[in-house]
Amino acid sequence: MIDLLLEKSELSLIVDKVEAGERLSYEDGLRLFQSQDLNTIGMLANLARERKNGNKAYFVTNLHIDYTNICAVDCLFCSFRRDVDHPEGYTLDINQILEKIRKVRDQGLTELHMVGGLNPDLPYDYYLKLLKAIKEENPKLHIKAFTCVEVDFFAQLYGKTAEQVLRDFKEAGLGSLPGGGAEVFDEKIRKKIAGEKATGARWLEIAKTAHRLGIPTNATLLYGHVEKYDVRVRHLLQLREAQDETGGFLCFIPLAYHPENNRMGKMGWTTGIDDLKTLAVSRLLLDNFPHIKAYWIMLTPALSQIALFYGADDIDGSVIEEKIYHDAGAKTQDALTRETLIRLIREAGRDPIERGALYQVVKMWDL
Ligand code: V47
Repeated sequence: MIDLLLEKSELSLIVDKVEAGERLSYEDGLRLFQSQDLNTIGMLANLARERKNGNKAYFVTNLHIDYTNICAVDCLFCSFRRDVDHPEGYTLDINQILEKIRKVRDQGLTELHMVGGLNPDLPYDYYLKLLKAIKEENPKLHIKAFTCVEVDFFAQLYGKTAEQVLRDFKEAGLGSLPGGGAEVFDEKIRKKIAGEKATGARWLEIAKTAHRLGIPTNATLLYGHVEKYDVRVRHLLQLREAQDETGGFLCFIPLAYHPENNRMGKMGWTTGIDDLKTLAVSRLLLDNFPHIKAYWIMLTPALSQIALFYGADDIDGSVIEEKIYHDAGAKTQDALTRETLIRLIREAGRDPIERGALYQVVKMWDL
């Protein structure tokens, strides 16, 4: 009966390709996004997901720190950034950052996710001293920090190549790069919404440079604003092509636009259907990405649990302190305990794996 339905589905050719493990094309990606048949799309994404990750669903005990909200560029979608002289502008000093880590490190913290605005007033030494100080106090803590856009900004500001910045940072203790700043690679839209920051081509170039230096990175797509499906598909295929070259991407995270307190608010919130479809199509197109993350802060814990059947195999982690999405209207909590993360995964019927930053197993819970 189900076979019969699938044969009649407008997606039947794509169903055949996915079952045969064939790579999907631009047209396939577009057709998937245009289809209203979320169940079939989800079933296909789930097949691809289970082929790669079985019944495993990952989470990490992590801490997010946004070291500064002062930013030289003014992206239309950003609710977090402040001008240099704004009364709400802040920059954390090294001791404040160390103190935030000290407060939670005994909870089994394995990953620090640290990003910030493009602050023109900080010296290069701030970053090197910061990385070294964190590593000195927390030698086992993995530092996942600075987006490709930040690396580009540092290179320009301090008169270095991006490769030199990455080499210096790696030596000082950097472990990997988070996926932010990718926004949309489409140059026209990027220019409109993300101003003068690094182009899509530059973002990709820096990610590939990091990979060649042995620094893995994540990747993202900011969706649910002015971009159309073709822009999403091209973005995903550019990432797939880069991954074919280097193999250095660990995880892809589709980022749902949040509309409060920024200048694109009239675009409104994304819907649950679009969130699930975007995760599922990402899983199907990014056949060379090991992991797809449903970031619970952004999707809500409930939807990220469902997303574990729409292509996602990771729900991020404890987080503890989140500003970027909460400034933009997210109503989720700031933190989830390990117990809650495990319960979300287990009640979805998946096997909860506490992972390290590089997806190494920290603990398999009750298997
Ligand atoms: O680069 C900013 C996005 C990103 C809004 O690598 C917004 O594991 C939606 O990249 N609505 C930062 N999105 C977050 C990020 C991330 C998050 C979780 C895990 C990982 C990872 C990376 O957030 C920014 C930008 O693309 N963003 N404002 C907004 N209003």
